[in-house]
Amino acid sequence: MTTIHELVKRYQGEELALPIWFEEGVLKLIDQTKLPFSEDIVTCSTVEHLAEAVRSMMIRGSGAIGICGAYGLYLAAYVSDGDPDEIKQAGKLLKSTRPTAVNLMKTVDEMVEAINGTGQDLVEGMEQKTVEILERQLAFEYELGKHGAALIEDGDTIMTHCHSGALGGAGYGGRALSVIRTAHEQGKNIHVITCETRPYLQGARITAYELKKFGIPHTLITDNMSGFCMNTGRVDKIVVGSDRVSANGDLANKVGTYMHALAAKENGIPFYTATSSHTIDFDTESGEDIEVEMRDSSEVTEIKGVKIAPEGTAALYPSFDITPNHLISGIITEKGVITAPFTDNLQTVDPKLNKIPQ
Ligand code: RUB
Repeated sequence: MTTIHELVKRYQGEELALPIWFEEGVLKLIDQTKLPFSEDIVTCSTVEHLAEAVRSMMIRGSGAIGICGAYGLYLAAYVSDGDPDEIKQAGKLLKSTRPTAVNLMKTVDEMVEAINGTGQDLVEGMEQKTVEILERQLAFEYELGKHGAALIEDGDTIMTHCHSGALGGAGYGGRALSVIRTAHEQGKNIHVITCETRPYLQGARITAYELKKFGIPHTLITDNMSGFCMNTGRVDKIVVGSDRVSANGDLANKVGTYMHALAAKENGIPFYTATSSHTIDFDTESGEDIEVEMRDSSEVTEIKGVKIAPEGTAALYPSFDITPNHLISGIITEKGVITAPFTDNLQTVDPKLNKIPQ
């Protein structure tokens, strides 16, 4: 049996960018709101601290907040000396932080289902489940990276949006950047266009930071330049992550994704989402049923506390948008690349079925 301590030590010795880890009774995470200018480490000694870190985007990205679901419930078990009610309560609190990313809901549910007994036995049970989830999520990244990299050709320029990378995932490359990192490690000569991603600037701050760290050539654009780049032949493929894929293949991802997908269709550019089978939500029929998180309007009217609009200006911030399945060329998962018809073919990646469509 691998302990969390052993797992974290092993991961820290590998070429990973860990978003969060357990150390000496507390959770430590990289404050992603401070990147790229400082790599501050925040300590969470309670689930309430962790929930606040998720809500305030110190840790973000659907893979990473999924991992928070596992780590958070382990922390609750550890702090409460194995009190099942405290663990369930922690699950409810974490689920309430960000509604769109289904991975968070699924890891919390998986941890809650694993509750067995009380006291030290329960703490150990929660530890084992957390180790299992962490190892699985990292394995997904290597696998989906290989499947996605097979779609990338030498010389390709790949556009991505927001940050779907290591710090938004389990540490290798998250989803979209696992595809890109694998293609780069295979020796393919690729270039990445990263969209800055207003208003939180995940693309400018975090994707550019990781691409630099991994030595992958890249160019930053503002979101409204993507159409220009596409119809002037500067983009070969688009790969983005996903916070939730509904049963029919509609995709919820960072707001702006839909407009890139529309322009990609118009320009005949393949548009992929990279994800794991756990982000496919078979309980959600279509994109219309996905709850889109609405964030505070001040996140649009201010940048880092500096006002950029007249006092009192109304602003809207839907954190995600829905890209309908007909705009998607393929859904890259750890089990293979799924293409249309998505309603049928997605069924074949149900984690319980473990099959790759032909
Ligand atoms: C992050 C975001 C990312 C997705 C998908 O949103 O929309 O593109 O999480 O990436 P936020 P991945 O910054 O609001 O959490 O599938 O790698 O998680």
